[in-house]
Amino acid sequence: MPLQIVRNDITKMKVDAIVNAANSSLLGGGGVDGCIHRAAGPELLAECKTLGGCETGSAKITKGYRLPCKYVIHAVGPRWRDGNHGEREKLVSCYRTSLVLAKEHSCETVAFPLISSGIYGYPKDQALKVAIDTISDFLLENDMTVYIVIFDRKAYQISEKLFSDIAAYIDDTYVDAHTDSRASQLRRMQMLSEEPEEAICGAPMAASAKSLDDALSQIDESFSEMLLRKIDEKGMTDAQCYKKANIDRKLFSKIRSDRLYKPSKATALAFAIALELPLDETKEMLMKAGFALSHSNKFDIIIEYFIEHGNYNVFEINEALFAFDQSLLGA
Ligand code: AR6
Repeated sequence: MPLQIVRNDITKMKVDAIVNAANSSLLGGGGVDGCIHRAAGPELLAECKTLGGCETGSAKITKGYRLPCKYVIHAVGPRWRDGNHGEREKLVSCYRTSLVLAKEHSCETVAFPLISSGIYGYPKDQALKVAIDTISDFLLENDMTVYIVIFDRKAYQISEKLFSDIAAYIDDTYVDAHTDSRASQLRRMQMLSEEPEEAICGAPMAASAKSLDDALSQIDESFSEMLLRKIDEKGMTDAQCYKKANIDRKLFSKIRSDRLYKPSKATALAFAIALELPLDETKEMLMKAGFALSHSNKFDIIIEYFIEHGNYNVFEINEALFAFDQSLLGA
């Protein structure tokens, strides 16, 4: 999954580079800056002193010293005033400059905090959107795994309206799936009492059953075949599809070259979402990978909610999954 949102302390991330939300002096401060300097040790400040500061919207790189990462990229985010003072452009530029620096230093994995969203006051939901948009743009052209590290839960909250809509949808769907009407209870009891013994023990195989070879020769289109067919039908390129699904290129080539490849459920769903399949085709694609969407499971209901509402944005779906403590879509 090229872009992942995780909850952690960034100083614990085992990646090639972590990004620091610094100020233009680059000489340390509070928030994540303070945490990073404390964990890296005094050598980090010594190197920072040699850099001559950094402009807002830009970034500079140092070694990671006692941190588990090779590099620290010090990015200077904008202070939030009212949103009309170029704050967004400067924040976008922070992420871009940091990603370019990481690439120049051959980093394959990079972790960002939500720059500017603490002491600098950038509204957290907007800061998250800028981070997701800018990083996913960069990942369309570059192979890298990028983590957005969320420290406090509040930073990653979908709007109250969306949260309550999804919560209501989960409630309704759970209720439908778990309420047995009186009529269906009776029907089931009747069926059980009438069921012939062999139906319960398993019917003996019919003498005329097809040979195993015959049966296997009629094997259906596989998951991989359906995926490639749908990509063609949608007029997408492979890269457009796996990037939109937030799936990395290596995993996609594995699926492409092995017609019987069995993806995980999250991967299969990420492709269905990237292809913007309606619910019935999503279910068909999942079935080919050996899975189903069930109403006994919050993860599945949330996915269903988004498909029913025609919202196929993997990142927004992941925000909602995160809000409901579910695992995220992707590899
Ligand atoms: N790991 C991940 N995220 C963290 C951590 C951590 N250990 N600690 C805080 N955050 P902030 P800014 C989150 O204030 O708004 C400093 O004094 C935090 O919850 O660290 O860019 C600098 O020197 C918030 O969401 O940075 C500057 O003067 C996000 O990191 C100024 O603060 C950024 O919050 C920069 O302010």
